[in-house]
Amino acid sequence: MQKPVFREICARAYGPETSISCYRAMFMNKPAGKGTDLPWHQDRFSILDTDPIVTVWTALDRVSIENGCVGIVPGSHRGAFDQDDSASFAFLTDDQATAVLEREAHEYLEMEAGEAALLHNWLLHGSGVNGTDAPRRGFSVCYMDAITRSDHGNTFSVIFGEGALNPKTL
Ligand SMILES: O=C(O)CCC(=O)C(=O)O
Repeated sequence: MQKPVFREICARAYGPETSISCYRAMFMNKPAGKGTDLPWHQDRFSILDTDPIVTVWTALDRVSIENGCVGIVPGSHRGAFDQDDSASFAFLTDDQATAVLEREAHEYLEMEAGEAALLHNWLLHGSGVNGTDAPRRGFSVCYMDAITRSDHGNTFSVIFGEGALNPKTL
């Protein structure tokens, strides 16, 4: 999570002097022959006072259409879809998804293990089930400006900048 390349990405997106925290770091496992359909959505979280814009999704296994890799609608980050305020994610309704997919092309992020994709949080994405006999694992980290607060008023663990987590002392 603290690799220099990720610091550079955050500096480019949020400004070089901005401290960066992490809203969430998720291990996404679709076990062999299993997993669930993740419907098209934007990563906008109604509990935060500002939308984060940087997510890095790293493949821990080779990921392909067959094992349920992430699909995206290129360019869809340019607009926010209406969001149900009670929902913590911006999932598209079936009607919205059908309309978008008729209008816009979508692509699949097939990657080798160790490759990472840089995603704008508003980019529409989703994933399917794993139809293969090997796991499909990924690690997804959402980086944001460290001044971002939740609706309880709290901030999040700092990853880059003053007071950043130090793995040696954790
Ligand atoms: O790993 C997946 O299938 C989806 C990941 C995702 O939605 C995310 O990282 O925001």
